[in-house]
Amino acid sequence: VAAASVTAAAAPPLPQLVQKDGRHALMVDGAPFVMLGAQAHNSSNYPAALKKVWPAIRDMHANTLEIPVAWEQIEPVEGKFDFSYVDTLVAEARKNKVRLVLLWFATWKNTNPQYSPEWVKFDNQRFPRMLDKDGKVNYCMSPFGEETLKADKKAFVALMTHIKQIDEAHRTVIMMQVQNEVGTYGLVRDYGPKAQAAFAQEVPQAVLERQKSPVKLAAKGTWSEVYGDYAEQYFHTYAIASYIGEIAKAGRAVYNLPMYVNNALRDPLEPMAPWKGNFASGGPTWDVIDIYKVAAPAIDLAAPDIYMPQSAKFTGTLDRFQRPDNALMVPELGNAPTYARYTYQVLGRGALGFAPFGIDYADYSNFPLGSKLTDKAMVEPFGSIFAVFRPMERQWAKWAFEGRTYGVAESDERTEQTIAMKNWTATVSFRQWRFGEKEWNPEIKDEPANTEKPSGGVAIAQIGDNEFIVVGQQVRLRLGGAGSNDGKPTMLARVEEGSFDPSGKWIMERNWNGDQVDYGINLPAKPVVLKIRIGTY
Ligand code: N0T
Repeated sequence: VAAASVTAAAAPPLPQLVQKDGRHALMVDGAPFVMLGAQAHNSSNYPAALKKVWPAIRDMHANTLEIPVAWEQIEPVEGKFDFSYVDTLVAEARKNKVRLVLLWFATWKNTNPQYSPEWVKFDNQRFPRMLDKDGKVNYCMSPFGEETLKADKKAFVALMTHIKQIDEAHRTVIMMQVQNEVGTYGLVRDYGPKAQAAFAQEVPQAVLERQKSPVKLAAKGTWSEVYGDYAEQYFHTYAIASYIGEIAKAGRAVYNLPMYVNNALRDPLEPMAPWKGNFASGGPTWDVIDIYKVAAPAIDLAAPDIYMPQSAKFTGTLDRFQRPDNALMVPELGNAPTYARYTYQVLGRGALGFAPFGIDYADYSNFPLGSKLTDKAMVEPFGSIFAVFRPMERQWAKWAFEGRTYGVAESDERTEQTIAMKNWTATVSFRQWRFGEKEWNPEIKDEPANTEKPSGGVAIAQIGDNEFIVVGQQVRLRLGGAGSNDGKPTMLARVEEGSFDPSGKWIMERNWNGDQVDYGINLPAKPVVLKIRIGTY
């Protein structure tokens, strides 16, 4: 008994999400953690395939791997579970010193049941698919399939039970994604008999209270009576969210890891309108996050998978998903080089995590969604940034939770951006030469090397009243007084280039002065970390 309790006491605390003043942190081993993540390809979830995952994770300098666990692989025969892949994965993750976020691919993976076991996906009687208005069978599983829910839940609980058994003392697995990019393409909702009966019921009170809708025709009533043209999407969302919520709840009852859902986006900028086939109905799109909060309280957050490279859409998406009641995490984004600059923006905004998709060396390229490349060169634009964040990852996560961090990425228009901080502003501009202004010399026709495409970004942590940690590339940064420093003349005290050692101690390499600061603080293409002090006189 004594030995057992010693072991139990030594187990690190469970990972969990905490919240303060509208900000969020993912606590791992009892302290804020920022997931510098990478997601493997969809079919890399086999022991032999992992050999091509780990080298990419190392080159990426990631601290976390996101990787699927498929229902079809853990329960190929009903009731007979096989966790050999999970065991190998967890053991190898520990050897590689990375954490895991496991992606439960089951009833819905990109909306379809492709990752369900064969005994599920071909048995429409027991595991019904949705029906369209004409009674035609749709590809997508019905969220009203009671047997489907029961079977998926049973498998997920078995998985959580197993993870608890092998990992409770380690906490290598820090989070679970439940299903993947759910909803339904091409059909707004299920018209099967159970769905029809439910659609004629009144909207649950909790939805009425929480969901902000462009249309509210009545204070209460059936879905159509209250939500008019939005009723079918909201109804389907509620059905899917309830299904996922129940699975998550059952899993957490066994082993209480943080859990989230991910979303294939609806356009964040186009004017709000009822569903017309332009995104997966029923998924956790930004407009229905409230329905997920109500129907799936066991899900901590809804997260955007960002495959929109346009800076306005990227930023619009972050704005939509980062809320006091919804922590920002970007569990997927394209792995093409254009996305690398967003690392600064997302981490600067205090996200729990950031993970480009398709980071392994399987012979498969995600182009045109992502990178053409499949090797080290694909990883490098992200890996070089993670490399400078890694030594200060725990400090960064703490600063972010304290609300001290900011971040921007170069926009497609290349325009200057201003960051408002406490009593200081940072002005960030792009495509600047490092000494002086191009207007000085009419013979200058070209632009600085490697700025043909937007690639700049900077993340800033204000660690003291007049002190900043700056991480970035391809930007010119200027600090100016604001608030109580407004109008005062200012001067840089120190612009130290360096890095944090593993104990959190700042190691200075040199102090930028003279030409290196006279025309702003010009960060080169290769990411650097600066510790800046500034004063007024
Ligand atoms: C993602 C990934 C994987 C604006 C695509 C994105 C992953 C899933 N789906 O490689 O399948 O499992 O979550 C869908 C993007 C649709 C195109 C959006 C264009």
